[in-house]
Amino acid sequence: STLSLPKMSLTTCSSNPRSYLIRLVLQLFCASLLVSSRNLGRLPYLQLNNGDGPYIWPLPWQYTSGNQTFTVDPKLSLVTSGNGGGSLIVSEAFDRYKRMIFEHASSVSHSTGVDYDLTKLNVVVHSGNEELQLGVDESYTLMVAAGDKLSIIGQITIEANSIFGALRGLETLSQLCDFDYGTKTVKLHSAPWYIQDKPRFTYRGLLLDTSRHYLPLDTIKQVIESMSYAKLNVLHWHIIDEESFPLEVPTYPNLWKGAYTKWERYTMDDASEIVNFAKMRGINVMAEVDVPGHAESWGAGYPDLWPSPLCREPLDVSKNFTFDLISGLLADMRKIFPFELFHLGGDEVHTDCWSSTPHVKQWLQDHNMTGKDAYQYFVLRAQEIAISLNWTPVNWEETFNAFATSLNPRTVVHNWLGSGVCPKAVAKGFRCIFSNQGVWYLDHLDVPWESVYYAEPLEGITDVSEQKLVLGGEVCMWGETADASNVQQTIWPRAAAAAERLWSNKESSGNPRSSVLPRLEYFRCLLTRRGVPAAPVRNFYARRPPG
Ligand code: CP6
Repeated sequence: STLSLPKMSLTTCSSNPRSYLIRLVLQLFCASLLVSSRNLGRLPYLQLNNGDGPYIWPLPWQYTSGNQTFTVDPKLSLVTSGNGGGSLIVSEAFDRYKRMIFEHASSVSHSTGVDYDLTKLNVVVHSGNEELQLGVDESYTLMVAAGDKLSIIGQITIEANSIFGALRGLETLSQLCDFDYGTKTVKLHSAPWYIQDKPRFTYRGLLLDTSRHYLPLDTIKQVIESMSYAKLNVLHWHIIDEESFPLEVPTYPNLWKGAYTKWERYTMDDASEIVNFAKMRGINVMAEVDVPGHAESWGAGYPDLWPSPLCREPLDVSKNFTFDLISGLLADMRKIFPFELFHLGGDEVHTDCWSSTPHVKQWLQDHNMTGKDAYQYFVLRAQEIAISLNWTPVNWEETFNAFATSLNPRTVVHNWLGSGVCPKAVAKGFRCIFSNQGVWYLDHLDVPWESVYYAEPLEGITDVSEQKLVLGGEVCMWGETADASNVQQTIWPRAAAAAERLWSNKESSGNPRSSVLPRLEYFRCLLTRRGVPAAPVRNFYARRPPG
């Protein structure tokens, strides 16, 4: 099914909409007053969105450009080759990008005698393997040159080892294309281009929370679609939490009695649809079942999971039923979540009410366990269930902080409390995902984009082999403050700042085209043009952060 995003009309994305002439006069006036161009970006009138592009976000690994301008044929044709050339993932992506690039051009400029410079896109994909897993090759080369129009080579070429690399190349190509208001054609400026690109980190995630507020399928799809624009590649789906259980599980059909209403739930087919929609965009879906804390809603359908009506979480550690249910739930989910990582939560587990519930207290005594022992016992049993289903477990950092040496060594440690755990985790040989709540929690509305941008997943890790254990990072869109009405505005543009940190080399500055603020403003404008309601980049109230 196709996704219809509300398209905005042509927009300049200026925070102060003025007529072009007034802006020009102001720009000339300001420019004459200011010697240092470094100050220009601070003036609200000087939006560098139009005319200075193309800007690419996130910045490619290596690229060169020139000063030619080409006109792109709205009937741009796709010529594929290589073992992966025939993939539907590539051809459907081409169709999507073609619609985006030529949205305003196609109807006006057909057969008007325009001599198009670029009429063909060659996509060479070496491997036909369509499996999407962690570490899949996302590199690509993109060339735009004035080729011989009759020949197959020349013109625009994307070459990639995998179909997912080709998708990243298509995104970059789309960002090189600019709609020209005057001629109503699509221009490709600053050619010839030669871009060699690959991600800095293999895991570039965004957490969506569908428990605090239910998110309709279309909203989740729109988020996934917009993630692909920033080259993010993992949707961490925090499906369930204490507030609601919106997943319909065949083996335990009462679980979704914990949904807010009977309409606010995902069937297994719905979840499959999300996974497939994401895969078509080169995005993995990592599901989370957060245990044993954050699980009160489970008891709406199965009250036996609550230690008592007064103690509704953590889940009852003393009953086999608890683990049977987790086994059934995970086995059902395994059928629809092919990604090798599965998140088992493990955060914020307050064991006090275990010790004050008589039958659990008795069980603890019988097993000679403290609350903390029982927390470990629960987490390890849940890990075993996930591992037996051929998943690699991911846990929030508390499990590592509490009993690192007992964890399965393949566990991925997910940071959120401050920035200290990844250095410790990788020193012990664990893999780690960076999500420092001080900088990468998007529900913290007062965190300005600069703080997101200058956060560093490898901070405090100097050993190169330890650095390799940092899989990447993830921005978290917790759902307490956001539902379908504002989730995109809260995610964007700050998630894009993290996306560039995770995709691009730190050293890739030096070229004027790499200057961050105008490029981020440009990307935000691109988001709005594509129908994504992204918030303005600059928050004029925010404290000025470092960097
Ligand atoms: N829900 C779950 C949450 C949070 C966490 N886990 C959270 C904690 C603190 C802040 C934001 C979110 N809402 N399940 C922590 C990983 Cl500031």
